[in-house]
Formats: sequence, structure tokens, C-alpha cells
Amino acid sequence: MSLLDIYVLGAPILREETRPVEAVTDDIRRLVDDMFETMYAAKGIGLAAPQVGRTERLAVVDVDDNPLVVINPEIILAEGKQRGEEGCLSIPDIYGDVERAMRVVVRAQDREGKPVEIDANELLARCLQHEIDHLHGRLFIDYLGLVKRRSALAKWEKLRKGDKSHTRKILPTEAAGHHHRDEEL
Ligand code: K1U
Ligand code: ZN
Repeated sequence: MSLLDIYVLGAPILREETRPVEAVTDDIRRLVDDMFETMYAAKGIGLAAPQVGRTERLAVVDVDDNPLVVINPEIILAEGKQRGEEGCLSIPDIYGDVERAMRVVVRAQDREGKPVEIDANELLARCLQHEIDHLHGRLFIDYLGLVKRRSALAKWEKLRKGDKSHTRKILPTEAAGHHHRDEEL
């Protein structure tokens, strides 16, 4: 498995539409495995393919030690509302309050290409909406009001200190913190 570089705000791929995955091949499963490794190393709860420079319509999430792969995901039901803070591995250290549906049902394919429906609430629902947005070129900052969006972008520019690179490297040592429940002694 490999740690992948994460594309950051300003990289054109983060604003592009993804293309549907036609067949879940070993190459796709390798990408999924690398994305999980990268997400855990970066201490995220989700990661979408464009964030690692890929155009396939797929994402990984893990909320409460429940790893999920969503290939070609579609929200088939959204209900209720929740407002809460979001971050993004592609815009590190920037946070903002975003209103999302409280519950979503997502139809997708899993790692084997099998159709699945995920009925999600609260943080998992928020994370799935955030990741599915990535697959359509949308970022959480797009939902902020003008003033908060401008201040988030100003903070981002300040943090970047003129750095024009489109990717950031994730250090393997950052992975040390993550482990699954079944790995506990
Ligand atoms: O897609 C991404 O950029 C990952 C992102 C997902 C996400 C976080 C918070 C709300 C919705 C979606 C992250 O994981 S950023 C890391 C982070 O802020 C976080 C980590 C654990 C719990 C909550 C937030
Ligand atoms: Zn994100």
C-alpha cells in the first residue's frame, strides 16, 4: 500500500466532475486501499478520489470504526437538517459551519462492485455528503456566507505563505494514531 499526496485548494482537479467507475477491478481496489491508508495517516474521516488526483467517482469514509467504500454513490433520500463544523483534508486548518441533511440514504457499489444502500445519520451523513460533493467538484467552503468564505480564503492564503504547490505530502508517522477496535488487546 502507498501513501498518496493530497491535492489542496487551488488544484483544478478539486473542481472537476468525476467519471463513473465502469468496473471494479483490482486497480480500483488498490486505489481504495491506498486511499484508506492516506485518510488514516492524515487523520481524516473521509477521502474522495479527486483529493488524491484521481477522476474516478469513488470515496472512502470511516466514522466510528466503520470503514465504508462508496463507488458511484448517489444520494437517494435526504431528510432533516443539521448544522455543524466541517474541515477538509484539502484545505487543512480551515473550518466552517455547514448545514447538511441530518439523514441520507446513499446507493453505491462496494469494494466488490456489489450494490449497497447506506442509511446514515449525523456525522456519517455529513461525511458522506461532504465526500459526494467532492465527486462533483464542490467544497465545503462553497456553502459559507460571503463574509465567512472570504475570511476562510484569507486565512488559507496566509497559511500558504505564497506556496503555489497543488499537493501536500502525508507523513507515515501520522498513521501511528489509527487502529481498529479489533486490533485492541
Ligand atoms: O474529505 C475530506 O476532506 C475529509 C474530511 C471529512 C469531513 C470532516 C468533517 C466533517 C465532514 C467531513 C475530514 O476528515 S477533515 C478532518 C476533520 O476535520 C475531522 C476529523 C474527525 C472528526 C471530525 C472532523
Ligand atoms: Zn474535503
